[in-house]
Amino acid sequence: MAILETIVIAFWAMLPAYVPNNAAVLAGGGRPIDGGRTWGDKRMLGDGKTWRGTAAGITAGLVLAGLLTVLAPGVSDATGMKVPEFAPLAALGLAGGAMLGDILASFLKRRTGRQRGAMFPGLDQLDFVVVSLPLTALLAPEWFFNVFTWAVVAVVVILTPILHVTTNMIAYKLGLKNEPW
Ligand code: CTP
Ligand code: K
Ligand code: MG
Repeated sequence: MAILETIVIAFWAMLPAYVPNNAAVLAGGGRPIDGGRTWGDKRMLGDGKTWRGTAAGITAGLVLAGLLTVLAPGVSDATGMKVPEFAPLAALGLAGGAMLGDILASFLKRRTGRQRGAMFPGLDQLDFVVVSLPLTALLAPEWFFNVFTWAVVAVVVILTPILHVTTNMIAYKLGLKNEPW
């Protein structure tokens, strides 16, 4: 099944970009990146973007990429399918880009007058994709264009919001997150 294969590859390839947000929620706290600074009458990023959360997020993404690379099964006899191993720069692009996208989204939220934790539909679900994919293409072009075919990108754009909404709802119910988005 070509479509199933595309979904598996998309999910696997995006895991190092998915996990940083969740790790940041678990580890977040402490000094905000903007150091409390404002621009005009609004915070630059807000208290929801911390050094600790960001460092934990990037670390979690890199560690996961390493684990997946070690665990990656060879080519499947049945389907000819092969999930990607992660080049170090690809892992950095995915994990770092995810955190950078989230930070840029908070910057946009503050500029548009949204308080910390406010919802910004669309941006909330795709901010990390919009930055992690181009950054990975820049840092590890050969790896990126080999793995992220148009079909994989299309699956990522559809799959990511669904996964994002689901995991954030679970994190909210578990009391780990203040809002269900
Ligand atoms: N977090 C963090 N550092 C980050 C990202 C997230 O410490 N770089 C932690 C914060 O405790 C944050 C929580 O994870 O409150 C939830 O993340 P997110 O929903 O992205 O932040 P919000 O609090 O909603 O803030 P914003 O409105 O700026 O998105
Ligand atoms: K966010
Ligand atoms: Mg939020």
